[in-house]
Amino acid sequence: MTVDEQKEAVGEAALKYVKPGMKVGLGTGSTAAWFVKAIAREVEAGLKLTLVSTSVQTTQLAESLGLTIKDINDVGTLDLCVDGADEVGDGLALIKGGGGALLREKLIWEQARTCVVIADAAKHVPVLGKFPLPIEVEPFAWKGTVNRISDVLVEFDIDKLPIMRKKDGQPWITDGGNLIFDVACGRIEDPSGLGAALKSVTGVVDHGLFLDLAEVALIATPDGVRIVE
Ligand code: ABF
Repeated sequence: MTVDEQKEAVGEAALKYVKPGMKVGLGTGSTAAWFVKAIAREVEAGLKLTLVSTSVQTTQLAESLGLTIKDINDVGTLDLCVDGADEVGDGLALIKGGGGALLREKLIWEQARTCVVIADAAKHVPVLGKFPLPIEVEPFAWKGTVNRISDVLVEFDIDKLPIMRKKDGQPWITDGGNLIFDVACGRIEDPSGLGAALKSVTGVVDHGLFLDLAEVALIATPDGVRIVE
C-alpha cells in the first residue's frame, strides 16, 4: 500500500465509529481529509450528522463537498472526533500540529467523548520526538516567550532552539492568529512533564503533545488496519 492508500484505508475504517445522529468533529490534514470525504459520501446517502471542524482548511474541504459545518459553541458535547497525527506513541501519546491546527484540534478533542486517531504506519513510533514538536505562541512579545521556552527545553535536556514556522519567508499564522515554533526534540522521554512545563510558560497558547486524549488509533499496516487502544 502507498502512504496515500494507507491514509484512505484508515479514513474509511473510522466510519465504523460513526452512528446516525452523532455530533462529529472533523480533523485536519491529508489523512483526516479521507475521513471527511467518506463522511460526505455517507451524508449524501442520507446519514444525519452534526459536524464541526478543527480548521479553516477542513471547513473549506467539507463545504466544498456539500457538508454543513456548525459552530462548536452551538453543539455542546461531541460524540466523536476523528483526526490525524504526526506521531502516535506509547499509550496513544501523540504529536500533532504539523498542519498548524493544533489549538482548534485540541479544543475540539477536549469537547468530544471519543477521539479516534487515524494514521499511516510510519506515524506509529516507539518514542515521540523525531517529528518536531509544534508550539503555538501569542505574537505579542514572542521573543521573550521563546526565551522562556528555551529555558524549559534545557530543563528537559533538549538542546534545540524553537524555530519559527514560516511560509514564503513570512511567519506562518494560525487560524487563531498565533505563531508556531517547531522544536526538533529528537526524543521526548517525559511527554507529560514537558507538556505541562511548556503550557506554564506565559505566551505559550498550547503545544502539539496530545496526552490522554485519544481512545483509539487506527494504524494502517501492509496487512490492513490495526486497532490500537
Ligand atoms: C493533523 O493531522 C495535525 O495535527 C497533524 O499534523 C496532521 C497530520 O497530517 P497528515 O494526516 O497529512 O499526515 O491533525
